Order: sequence, then structure tokens, then C-alpha cells
Amino acid sequence: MKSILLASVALAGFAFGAHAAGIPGAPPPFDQGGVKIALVSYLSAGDFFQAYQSGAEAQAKALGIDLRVFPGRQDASEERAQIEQAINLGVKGLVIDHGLPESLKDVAQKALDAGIKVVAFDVNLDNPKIPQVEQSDHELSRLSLQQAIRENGASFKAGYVYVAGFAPLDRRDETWREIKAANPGIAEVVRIGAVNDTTAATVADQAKAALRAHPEITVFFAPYDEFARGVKLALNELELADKVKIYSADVSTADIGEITEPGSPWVATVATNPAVVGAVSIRAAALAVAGQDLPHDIVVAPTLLTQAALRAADIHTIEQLNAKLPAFGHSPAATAAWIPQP
Ligand code: SR1
Repeated sequence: MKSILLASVALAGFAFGAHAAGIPGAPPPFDQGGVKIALVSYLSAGDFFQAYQSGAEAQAKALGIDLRVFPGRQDASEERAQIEQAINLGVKGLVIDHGLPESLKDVAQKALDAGIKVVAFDVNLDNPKIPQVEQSDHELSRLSLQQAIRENGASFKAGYVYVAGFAPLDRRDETWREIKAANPGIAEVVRIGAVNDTTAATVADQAKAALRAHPEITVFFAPYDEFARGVKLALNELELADKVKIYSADVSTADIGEITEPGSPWVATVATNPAVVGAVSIRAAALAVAGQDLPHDIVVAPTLLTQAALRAADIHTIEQLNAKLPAFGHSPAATAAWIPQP
């Protein structure tokens, strides 16, 4: 069902909305409307990426952009081919969302050579002409680990979930290494990880084996919500939910439910609203297409969300978080007076 939906979105490809005929007073070409921009993703499965895409679509609609969405299927050659298709469609802007840098650098340069403005989210294309959107991953990782230290002291045996090659996970890993170096009592006793169509289920199987082999683990650092879900599944199945605590990244309404349910081992996450990050990515591409100034690093700041605070504030949904924490629901990044917010 989901793939039928994604395919129809990709085929239809249009998101004309409130400003389909152009935004009065906006710089060209946004004064005319119908500016073609492509969003090409590497991953589409999971709450984060679905919310990211929804946020991008809502911002595109508010800007009268004709957004072409190319959903990701964890396939580097397909992502390359989709970028080629976007170039051939004559888009004016291109957002590249995740991916493997080595398979994208030349095709991203080809887009630039064709006069297309390119923005990258969470993939380092090593190109000064390509602004980079990110969630301040070092800070995100630091906040999550500082919470782990507050709750467990600076000496514990940890399991860690990591897959190298994804820019946000690599940045979070840099901070994990720094924190371990600064706190010699923290020992990483096992490392697991997978990113695929069924990340949480794969990580759950790995975590079960890891926890059986290392009963001394009391903390799991799982800095991606699909990782955290996997570790939580394993802990529940092994009836270890009261012995091990999970510290993660990302949040969705479903995640809030998992964090706040009675007896949940998932005690903290650090997150942005992914729909806001999607909107920021589209605004950045629009500013670039309009020839307006854009910093190279566009950062959406994350927020620490603890189980205790979510329960105390009786928060169950992303909408309630947006209402409670205005900085979570909006970002000042890549804005301009002529850009309507979704
Ligand atoms: C496989 S990379 C997963 C991460 O990408 C985004 O940055 C999300 O925060 C997620 O944790």
C-alpha cells in the first residue's frame, strides 16, 4: 500500500497550492509560480523520512512550487538515475536527501553545470556550491549522551548502534568517540547496526544476540529512532526493559508513544521536527533559485526530550510538542519575508 502511495506521488509529482500562480512581490521566478524543484531521497521508509517529505511538500505548496518527489529505495544507483531524470526534467532546484557521497558527487556537479541550484540534506557532497542542511548532529549526540551520563553516571557498559557512511550517523559517532575519550569509565562493549528496508527488525535481532552475549550492558546508545525501536523490541523480548536504558535521536508521534508507555526502557531522545527540516530544505532551494544569500551550513537545532518531561507535560503527539515548544515547530533557518511558512 505504502509503495503504491509513494509511486503515485512520484508519478503525479505536482504539489500546486495556495500560490500556484506566483507570490506577489516575490523575486523571480517565484512571482510567476510553478517553479520546478526536485526532491531526491536515498531513504523513504520510517517515520523520520515520511515526516521530512510531508514537510517538504507543505513548504513547496506554500511557495507554489511544482515539486517532483523521487522516493528513496536505499539504492545508490537508482538515486543517481533519479538525479539524472530531474536534470532532464529541467528543474530549477534540486534537494538531495541522504545518500552515499561517492555515488553522487559527479551527478550533483552535473546538475550544477546545468544551472540547477543544489541543496544537500545529510549528505556531504564536498562542494562549496552546495549548501548543506543538517540537524547539528554533534550537538544532538552530545545532548543525548550527556543525559545518559546524568542518569547513569560516567561509568557504564554500553551497546552502540552505528552504520558508517551516513553523514548524520558519522557526525554523531564523532561525538560518541569524544565522550568516550573524556569519560574512560564508559565502555562500548558491543557495536551493532543496519540500515535497510526493515532497520528496526534487523537491529532487534542483532541487539538480542548482543544482549545475550553481554549481560553487563546497562545503556544502549542508538542515535536513530529506527535503531532505538529495534533495541527496545529486543529488550522487551528478553525481559530486560528494567535493566537497560536507551538514549536515541529523532522523534515521531509513534516514538513518543513508545518512550512514554509504562516500563519503557527508551528514556530520552534528542530531535528536531523532521517536517521542519523538510520545509527548511525546500526554502533553502527556493532561496538559491531566487539568487538570494544562503549560508553553506544550514542548521536546524535539536531539542532534548526525556521520558520524564514528556510524561509530566502529558505530550502524546508531534503537534502537542510543536505547541509546547515553539522552537521545535519552527526554524528561523532559510527564511525570507517573501517566503510563506506552511
Ligand atoms: C541512516 S541516517 C538516519 C538519520 O537521518 C536523519 O538525520 C535522521 O535524524 C536519522 O536519525
